[in-house]
Amino acid sequence: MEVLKDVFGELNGQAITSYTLRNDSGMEFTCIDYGCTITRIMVPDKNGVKENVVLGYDTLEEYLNYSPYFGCIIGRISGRIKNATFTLDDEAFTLAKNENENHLHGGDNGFHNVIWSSSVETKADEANIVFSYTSPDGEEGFPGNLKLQVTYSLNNENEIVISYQGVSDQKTIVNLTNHSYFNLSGNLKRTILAHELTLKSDGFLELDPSFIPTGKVLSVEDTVFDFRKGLQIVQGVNSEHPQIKLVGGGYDHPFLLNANHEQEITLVDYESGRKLEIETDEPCVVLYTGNSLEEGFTIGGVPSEKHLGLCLETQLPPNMINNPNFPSAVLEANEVYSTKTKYAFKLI
Ligand code: FUC
Repeated sequence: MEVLKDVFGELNGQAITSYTLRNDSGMEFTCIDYGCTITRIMVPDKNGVKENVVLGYDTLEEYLNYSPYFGCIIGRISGRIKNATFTLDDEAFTLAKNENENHLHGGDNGFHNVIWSSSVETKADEANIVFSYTSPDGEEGFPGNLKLQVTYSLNNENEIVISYQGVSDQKTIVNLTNHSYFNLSGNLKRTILAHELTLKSDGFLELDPSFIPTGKVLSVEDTVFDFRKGLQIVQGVNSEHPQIKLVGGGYDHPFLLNANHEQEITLVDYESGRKLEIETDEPCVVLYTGNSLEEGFTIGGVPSEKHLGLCLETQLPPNMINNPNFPSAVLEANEVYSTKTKYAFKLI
């Protein structure tokens, strides 16, 4: 197990550090302290060829110039909050409005856009990068000083574990995720349209025209949202389902998971032979198929295009602070927020 530390760039006079974890079989995981951003994951295909399976840039300038949340940690709240407002104990809070009238992904200065403190831990068969950040009371409108720790861990089984921990000194809301865009073809050789996704999920959340859950759970039965036996992304993307058309030809939907830590999310690219299994504590995963990865920029030298990557954002259902029928993102003062998601890279 090896950890390499490097300078990735400089932001406001502060050095941005990159860490590369390399396990005994040569799998590599690279992240930076700006936004806890995962910039590269190198895993073997069926012929043993190691290639990058996430969308990321080679320079800090590119992240600062334009990044649709590539690889970063999202918070305090993932997804959208309608009208950028919510109420806690009869007190109304107004959040940053960074998508029309709504709040998205923690605001423009959310956790993706701050520099985290970092430290390295190396054990015999595991290496960890521990990132810390204290989000001050009132940041982007959220109450409470929230002390956070996000740990990225790589082991010798080609597994990455992301652990999230937080404590606030006041009642607040928290719903963190990682926003990596996966593409198992390797080095972005193909779009994700031929990827096959399997999800243990009987229901997904209907979206309104602003992509905010209406509160209605729709059954996946007999729809292109039924991933229970595996479905190629292309089949959904090309369908006439009104929810697919609403979000611009693709998926951008929260799925309610039937199971946890039971191989509930599996993504396969048959051509490369790569498989990703995701297991989580979270009750929901948002599937976003890169519908807005419009042309006009390059990612590691590859021209961007729609559906070049897909996100599997494990989290609590979005906007549920405004909908009491779903698991709540409320964190009491001094209560510990703690959740984990594991990404296991395998071959089919
Ligand atoms: C996802 C989506 C959004 C947005 C963003 C880049 O999480 O839910 O629609 O486009 O990422």
